[in-house]
Amino acid sequence: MMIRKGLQPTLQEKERGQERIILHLDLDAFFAQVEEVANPLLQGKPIFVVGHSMTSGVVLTANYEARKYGVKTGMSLRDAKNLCPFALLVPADCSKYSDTAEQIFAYLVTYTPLVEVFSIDEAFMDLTDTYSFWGTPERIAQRVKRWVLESFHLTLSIGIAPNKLLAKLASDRNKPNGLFRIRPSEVDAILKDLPVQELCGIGERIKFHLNQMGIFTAGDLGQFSETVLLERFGIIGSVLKRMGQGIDHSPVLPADHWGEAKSMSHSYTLPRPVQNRETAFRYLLWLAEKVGRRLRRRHYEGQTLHTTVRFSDFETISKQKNLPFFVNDGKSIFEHAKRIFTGIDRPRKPIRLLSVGVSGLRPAGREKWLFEEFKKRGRLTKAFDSINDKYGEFTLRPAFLAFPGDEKIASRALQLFGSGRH
Ligand code: TTP
Ligand code: MG
Repeated sequence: MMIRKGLQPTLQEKERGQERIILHLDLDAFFAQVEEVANPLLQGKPIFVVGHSMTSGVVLTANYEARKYGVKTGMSLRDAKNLCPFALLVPADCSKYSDTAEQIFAYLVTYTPLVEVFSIDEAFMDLTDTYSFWGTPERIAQRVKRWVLESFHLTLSIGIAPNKLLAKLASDRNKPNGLFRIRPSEVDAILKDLPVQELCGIGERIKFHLNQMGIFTAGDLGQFSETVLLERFGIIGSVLKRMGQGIDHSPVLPADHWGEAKSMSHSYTLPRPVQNRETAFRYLLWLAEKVGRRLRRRHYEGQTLHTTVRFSDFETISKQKNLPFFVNDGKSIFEHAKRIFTGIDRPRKPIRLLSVGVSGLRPAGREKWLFEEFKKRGRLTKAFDSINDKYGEFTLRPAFLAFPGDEKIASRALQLFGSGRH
């Protein structure tokens, strides 16, 4: 399809899969743009979207007005304020952002069923088999941009390329409101001097090790000895080398292809009806931990929480709640299950059965949330898992599961745990 006239594609070009037409879409300064649209008083002014404390923590994103002063995503609020003292601060409102993104992503299936939501404001589309219906991939990109602007007053940047790795690179080229296409014949020139960390998937740690080996650009990486990379990085050595060459065979995976699992849940019939709500919370946490662990083991995270309570008279109430983010750690699952539970509880009635479940699943680990709380939780959960994997499930558990006999310790732990301060 894109073979240059009279030239056979090289092996590398073949491997790059130049037949595919992949789009990567990324909303510009997403949280900040949504806030600007919601509040016209913010328009044209530098703004930072921040966590709820409003006085500390990091800038989740800054609009392009504020970026002119050197403010970057992830910068501490203190540093950002030093650079741009007159910026306006807006607290993040995740459900507003995910609602908007959801509607935008839903529209994309107009052009192909192969749409993969990659993060809160990014998606891939595989247009290989469908673009000719609209003319060219650029035409589709322009239509999407126009629709998003007319429907939400938001701009986005789109990259078009033969694979996901390169499409992501391309969408970053002309931000904001950009459209950039990388053709197979241009790949080598683009990668030659590209700082290696600009390839999606190469984070600070890998960059550090690569730099130590004298690899600074994607071009360096693509030409580096695979044997040495394999020695240094294990099996990902080959993946790294291919990334340096712009090769990526990964398919665009729509949500229905993410696996059979649609939900995971655990329920428990209590040995005898329980009146004490703190004891009930302990069971709820135990169930939440079990669900979280199952999700993590299968590398899922989910966005919808379900809780069911059956009382001693067999009245059974279930409720679900959609979250603005994905979870797979016991603490978050517990917090939301507890909230749902409190909403449906009949405090006078003893409880017979409890159930906690998570649905709306997707493969884990795609979000890059900076909320410190999430980061800490992620680390803690990982540490729990590695010890549990080694020594058996629930060797390590939150304090109030560990002391089931001691109501005082249990209720103190529950207070701390429930308030997110442990
Ligand atoms: P990004 O697409 O990385 O950033 P952005 O949309 O703000 O800016 P750009 O124009 O460069 O695309 O992330 C999307 C949103 O996700 C962003 O608005 C805020 C949030 N976010 C975090 O909460 N933590 C993070 O570490 C990052 C990178 C983003
Ligand atoms: Mg973005």
